[in-house]
Amino acid sequence: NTNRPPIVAYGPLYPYLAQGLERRFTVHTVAADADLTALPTAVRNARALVSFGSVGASAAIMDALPRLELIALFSVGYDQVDIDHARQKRIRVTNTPDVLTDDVADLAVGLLYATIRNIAANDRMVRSGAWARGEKTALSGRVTGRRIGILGLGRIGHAIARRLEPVAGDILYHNRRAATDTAYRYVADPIDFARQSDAIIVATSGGPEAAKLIDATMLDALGPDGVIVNISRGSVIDEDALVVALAEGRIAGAGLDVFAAEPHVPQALLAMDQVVLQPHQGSATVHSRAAMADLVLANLHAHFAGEALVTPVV
Ligand code: 8YV
Repeated sequence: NTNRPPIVAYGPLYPYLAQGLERRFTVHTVAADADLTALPTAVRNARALVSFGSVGASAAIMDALPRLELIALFSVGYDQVDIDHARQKRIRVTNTPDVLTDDVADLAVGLLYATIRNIAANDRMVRSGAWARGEKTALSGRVTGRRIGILGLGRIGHAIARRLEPVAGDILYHNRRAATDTAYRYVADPIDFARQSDAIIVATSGGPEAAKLIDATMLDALGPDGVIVNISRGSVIDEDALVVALAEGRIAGAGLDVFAAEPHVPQALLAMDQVVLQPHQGSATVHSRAAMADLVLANLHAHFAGEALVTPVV
């Protein structure tokens, strides 16, 4: 049916998005771990694929869907999409930038405060009855006046910097190249950048260029009073090195919304009070998730109407 083009929903999708897709398309749901060599013909005829951050789209799924024209992502990050392969096959790719920026930036700032001020550990202390029994709270570090290093000053990095400007002692950033659209202080060398930061907030896009950018050397440059916050991708930090640095007190703490192999979280982190752990919820507000879904639908609509894509990556 040409009025309801066949599409694939890859993995379970956010319900509001799934409903929006059902209204306009013939939706075939394919599990993220499905055997791609055995897809039924109806599925193989799909003209669009809707996927999200942690699943993305491999070369294999693109090859398994010979009529694929568009990959519409329910995420700003496209590190799990084989972009070169999509380009070669002339498959367009869209993502959901901007609409989630404020909520992800808010979570980054929340994690910074929670980590430095021991909010999660103190919450556990109150709940356990320790406070009522007269136990004293350990004194924490402070946020005000600290030097905030943004690793990856893009849209989300900027939003974080703007939020922290009233309280930070300094705001610096590291990108591969200096940004042209900002007055924030650029530090070209990553080790210098870490040395000059009291807190590093990771806001870079993931992917191979950024893989394990934060390694043991960077963590030691950040130092024993330093904290790290990550709302981007777990792959940007060498997670084993992070666990060791935290365990040995070579950095002070970490606030993590993302991990190398989600939903797996390294066992050692679960027992550390200097670590605040979140289940990759940066964009998970009612507001952002609805706006992301609407943007996925708008990109699909534009594609099938022969109009310019709203937020193209490829
Ligand atoms: C997730 C994200 O993709 O936008 C991104 O890049 O990481 C998140 O928004 C979202 O949880 C959907 O899976």
